[in-house]
Amino acid sequence: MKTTFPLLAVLLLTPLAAPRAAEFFISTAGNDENPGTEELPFATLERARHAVRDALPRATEDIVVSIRAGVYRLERTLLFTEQDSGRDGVAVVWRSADGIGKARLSGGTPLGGWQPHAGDVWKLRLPDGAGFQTLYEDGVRLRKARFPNYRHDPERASACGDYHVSESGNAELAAGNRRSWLEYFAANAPPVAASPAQMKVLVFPWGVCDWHRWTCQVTALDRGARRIEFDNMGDRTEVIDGARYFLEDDLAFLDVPGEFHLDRASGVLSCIPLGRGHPDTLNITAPKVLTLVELRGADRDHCVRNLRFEGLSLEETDAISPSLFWWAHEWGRRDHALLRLSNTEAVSIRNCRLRNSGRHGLLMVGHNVGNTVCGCRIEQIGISGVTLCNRFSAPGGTSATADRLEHNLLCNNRIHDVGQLGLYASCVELMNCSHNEVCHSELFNSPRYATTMRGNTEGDATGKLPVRWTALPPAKQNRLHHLRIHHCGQDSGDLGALQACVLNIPGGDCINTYEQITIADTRALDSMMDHPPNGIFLDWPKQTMHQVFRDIQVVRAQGEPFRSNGEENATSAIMANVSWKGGFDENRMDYGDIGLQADYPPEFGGPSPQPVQPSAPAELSVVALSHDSVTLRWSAPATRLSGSACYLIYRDGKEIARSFDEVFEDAAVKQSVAYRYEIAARDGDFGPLGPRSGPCDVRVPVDTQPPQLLAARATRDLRHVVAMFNKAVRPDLAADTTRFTIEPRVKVQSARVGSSPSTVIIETAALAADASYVLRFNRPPPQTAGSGIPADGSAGFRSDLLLLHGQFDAAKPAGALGEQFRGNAATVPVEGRAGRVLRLDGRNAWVEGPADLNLGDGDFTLAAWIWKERSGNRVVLAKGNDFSSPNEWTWGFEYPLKANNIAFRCNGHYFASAPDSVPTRRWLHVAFVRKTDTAINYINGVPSGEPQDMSKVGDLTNSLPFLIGRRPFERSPAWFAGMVDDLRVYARALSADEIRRLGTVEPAAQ
Ligand SMILES: [Ca+2]
Ligand SMILES: [Ca+2]
Repeated sequence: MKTTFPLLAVLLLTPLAAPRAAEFFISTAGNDENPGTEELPFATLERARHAVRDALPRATEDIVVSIRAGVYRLERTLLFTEQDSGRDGVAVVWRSADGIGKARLSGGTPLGGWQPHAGDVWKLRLPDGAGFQTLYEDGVRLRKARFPNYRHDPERASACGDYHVSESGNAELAAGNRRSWLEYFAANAPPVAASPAQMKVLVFPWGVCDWHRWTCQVTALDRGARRIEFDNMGDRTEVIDGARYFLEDDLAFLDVPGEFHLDRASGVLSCIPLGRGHPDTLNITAPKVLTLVELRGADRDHCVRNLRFEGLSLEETDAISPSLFWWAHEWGRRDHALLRLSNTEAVSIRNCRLRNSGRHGLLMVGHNVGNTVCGCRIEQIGISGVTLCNRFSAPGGTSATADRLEHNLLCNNRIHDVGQLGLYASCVELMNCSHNEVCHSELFNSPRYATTMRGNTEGDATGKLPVRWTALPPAKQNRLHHLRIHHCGQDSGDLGALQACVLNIPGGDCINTYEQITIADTRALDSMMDHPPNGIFLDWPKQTMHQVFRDIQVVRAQGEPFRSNGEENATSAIMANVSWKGGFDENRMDYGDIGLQADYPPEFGGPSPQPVQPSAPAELSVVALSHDSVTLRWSAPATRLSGSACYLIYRDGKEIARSFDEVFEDAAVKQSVAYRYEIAARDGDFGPLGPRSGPCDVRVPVDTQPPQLLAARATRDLRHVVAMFNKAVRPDLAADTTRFTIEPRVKVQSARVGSSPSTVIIETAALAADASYVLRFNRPPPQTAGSGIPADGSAGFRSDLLLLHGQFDAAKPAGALGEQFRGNAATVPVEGRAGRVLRLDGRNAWVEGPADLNLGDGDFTLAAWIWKERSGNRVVLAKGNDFSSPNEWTWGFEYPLKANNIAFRCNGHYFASAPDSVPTRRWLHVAFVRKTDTAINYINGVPSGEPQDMSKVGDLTNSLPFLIGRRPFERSPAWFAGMVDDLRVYARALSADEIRRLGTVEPAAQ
C-alpha cells in the first residue's frame, strides 16, 4: 500500500492538468443546439455522433457518450461507419447514463387518434404510404388477425398454434403451375373474407419436414368446394392431407384482443388492444425502421472498430413480409436486425437489451472479428436472436470469401422467445464462421433450434453421392460451452435443440466442440407431425463428422436425446460423458457454472438461482399390495430448493427411475422377491444430488391368482394349437400333455412354453381344416392356487387359419393390447361398435404385432373394420416397405393418389379397390383376398373393382415387424389417422360368403 499512496496523490492532483476523456451527454430534454455537456445536453444520437467525429482526431482517451434515461425514437437507422470508430487505446463508448436498460432507443412511434368502431375494435387511418408488418402494444407484440386464433401454450410459448389441418390438398403440380390448394374440413370454414387480396395462408405443406411453413398469398377461397387456393411461389409440391395451416391478414379474422389488421389499400388500421381504456393511452407503437442501429464498415480493410455499447436498450423494429426463409435475403446481406454489424472489429456490446425485433436481434454479416456480446438479454425476436453469417464465396464463386467471421465472444447472455414471425429460427445461428465462442448463456423458447451451425460441405441427403467441400468458408474451432438450454423445438420437427450440419467430410478438420451443456424439455406442439424433436441432431449423412461432445446432459427430449442422420456423424463424433451413453457421470457436470454468470444484470432478471443440495427425503414407505407392483411414498426434503424437487429412485442400489412427485409405482418387480428401496432428491433436473433416504425393504407377495386360459388358435400347418394364458405358465405343467385335451378328440403329442412365457405350443395330430374345436386344461391335484399353475379352463377355436385377430377390447392402452400386440396407440369405446377399437392419431400412434406372422406364398385374407379420418396415402397394415422390395407389403394406400380407395401394395404395384369406395369418416369393412393368382377387394362385404392379376407377386415372407398404423420407413411413415377394429389375417382365401358375414354382421353395439 505504501507505494500506491504517491501514485494516488498524483492522480488526485492531476485531473485539471491532464487531457480529459471527451464526454458528451444526450437527454430527451436536451437540444441539438447545446454543446452536449452534462448541463446542456444534446437531444439526438445523430448530433452526438457528429460531435464524436469532430472530437476523435484529438482524442487520447476514450470518448464517452452518456445517454440519459428515456425513450429516443429513431425514424431512420442510426448508422456508424469507419469515421465513428475508436482506435487502439481510444474507444468510443455509448452508454446508458442512468442505469442498465434506462436509455432506450426505439424504432416504434406511438399511434394516436384511435376512433371506436364496432365492438372492441378501434380504427385509425395512417398517413399515406405508412405501413408495417408488426405492431407493438406497450412492449408486447400484437398479431396479424388470424383464423383460427392463436392460443398461448405456456410450455411452448414460441409456437404459433392453434392450427387447423387440411382435409385434402393438391398432388404435385405440373411445372409452372403456381396454384396450390388445400381443402378444409366443413367444421373449419373461415369467416367470409373482407379483403381477400391481402389474405395469407401459413401452411406446412408436407406433414413430414414439418418445419417448412409457407406464408402464401391466398388467390381464391371457394366456400362450396371448401378450397383455399394460394400462390405457391413456384414450389409446386404436394400439399398433404392433414397439413397444418392457419389463415392470416384479413379484417374478418379480427375478433380477439391482441389482433390487428392493416388494410394496405386504404391505410386503415384496425385493432382490438390487449389493454383496457382508450388506445391512445395504451402505448401502441408502429415500427418505422427495419434496422435500428447499424455498424457498417466499407469493407474488411475499412472496419468500424473500437466501439462499445453499454447498458442500452434497443427496441421495436419492423419486419419484412415473411414469405421466404431468412437466408433467401442473400444470407443476411439484405436482412435486418435491432443491431446489425458488417465489417467490424473489436466492438463490444455489454449489458444491452434487444427486445421486439421484426427480424433478427443481433446480426453479424460478412467480416466481423473480435467482437464481444456479453451480459445481454435478447428476446421477443421475429427470426433469430443472434445470427452470425459468412456464407459467401469470393467474386467469381470458385473460392471462399476472404472476409472473416471469427473470434467473436457471445457470453453471459439470455436469449429467448425467438422465431415469433419466422419459424425457421434459432437463439444463436453460426453460419460459416470459425473460432467463435458461445458460453455461459441461457437459451429457451424457440420454435426450432437453440443453436444451429453450418459449414462448407455438400452432398446428397441420402448419403450416397460423395461429400465434398464447397467454395464457402468453413465452420471450425467454434466452442459452445456452459449453456443452459430448455424449451426449444416448440413448433417444428426433424431438429435438435443443438443442431449442426454440413460441417465436415470424412477425415476433415472442421471440428467444433460442445461442452458442459444441459438441454431440457425439447418438445413440439402436439399438432406437429414430423420426427419428434431431439436434444441434439447431426443432420446430413457423412457431412457432420468428427464433432466433439463432452459433459452433456439431455432430459425430456420428445425424440431421442441424440440423433444422427446416417451413422457416420455419430460414430465419428468424440463423445465423453454424455447422458445418452452408458457410464454418464453427473459429478463431472459443472452445474454451478452452466448458464448465466453471477454478474448477469439484475435489471434483466439476474442469473437463474443456483441449485442447492437437498437433504435426504424422509418417511419413505414401501408397500407391495400385489404380486406385480410396489408403491413408494416419501416426504419432500426439508431443504428450501430453488426449483422443483426431482427424485431419483433406487432399487437394490441401482437407479431405476426419476419422479417429480413424492410417489412412485414400481411395476417391474417379481413375486416372492425381496427388494430394498432408497430415494435421493436434487434441486430440479440439474444440480448436486442429495444423500439417500434410509433404506426400506419389502417382499413382494406370491401371485395367488392362477393363470387363466384366454384363447386358442390353430397354426397354419394344422399340426399345432397355441394356447394363450393371461400370465406365465410353469414350464413343467406346460409340458404335461395329459393336462391338455382337444375335442372332438385330437391326439396331443407334446407341449411346451412358447417364446412368450404365457403361451403354450401344443403339437397335435392333424386337425381337420375349418372345423370347430375346444381346448381344455385340467389342473393337477391338489387343487391349490399358486404361481404358474393354471386354473381349469377351456377355449374354443376354429382351425380356420386365422393367424391374427385384433379385437382391441382391452381397456388399457400401450402394452396391454393383448399378448400379440405392443405399441403406443390407445383403445377407445365408440358408438356403434362392440367393445373397444384401436385409435390411430395419424401422427405417431402405432401398434406392432408378431414378427413371425407372414402371408407366405399362398392364399391369404386381410380383413378389418376401419374408420378413415383423412384420405391420402396412409398405411393401415405393413410388413416392410411397399415400393422396392418383392417380399414386403403394405395395405392402405390409395391408388391413384386421392382415389379414396384402399390398395394392397407390393414392390410398387397396387391392387386397389374401386375409386371412391373408401370415403372418410365412416365405418367400413374392408377385405383383401389373394386366391391363387387373383386379388379381390371387398368393401362392406361386396367385391369392389375388378379381380386383379397377382401372379407376379411371390413369397411375402420377411422378418420385419408387423405394423398397424404406419410403415417402417422413417422418412415417410404414412401414419394412418382413424380407427381399426376386428382386424383379421387368415392364411387362406375366405369365401365371398365368409367375407359378407364379416362385413355385414356387425357386433351388436353395447
Ligand atoms: Ca382471429
Ligand atoms: Ca373391438
